[in-house]
Amino acid sequence: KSRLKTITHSRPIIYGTHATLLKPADKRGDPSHTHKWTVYVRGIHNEDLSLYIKKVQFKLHESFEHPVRTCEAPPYEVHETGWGEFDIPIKVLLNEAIERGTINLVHTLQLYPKDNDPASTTTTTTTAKAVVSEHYEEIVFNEPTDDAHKKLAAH
Ligand code: SLL
Repeated sequence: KSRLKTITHSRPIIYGTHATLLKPADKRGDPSHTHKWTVYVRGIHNEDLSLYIKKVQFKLHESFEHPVRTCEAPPYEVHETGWGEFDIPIKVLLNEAIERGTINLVHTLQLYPKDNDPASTTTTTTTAKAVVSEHYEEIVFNEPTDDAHKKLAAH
């Protein structure tokens, strides 16, 4: 297939985690669990990413049942409860109708607020309610096929 050599599309995404303390009423499960949390990949304005993302795979810590969680459609997110922080590898598989490929990301689940480290690329927002830790990333489509270019341009 011929490719449009001078054309690049980039699409911003946000990935990260959101955590809140478990309320006593929610502690039906494991009593060692202290937080409920969500790990996610989403558009910056919550736009639908399924045009160019086929699925997203989150690899949780081995202490979780079925640690590999796959989202085949939006929302690309996993909800869990637990007690500890750990690195979550996130595999974003692109939709081959646009571009073949996989983007590998890693996000550290953050449950506890920490001092802002200016060297860190992670943005952390703490309120009394939630600890949010997010990264910004751009998916870049270089030299798209004519068809992929049309789809991206229309989006
Ligand atoms: C730590 N290295 O020691 C980390 C591991 C693992 C957290 C944290 C398990 C929940 C469950 C859970 O929260 N694991 O048992 O379902 O801090």
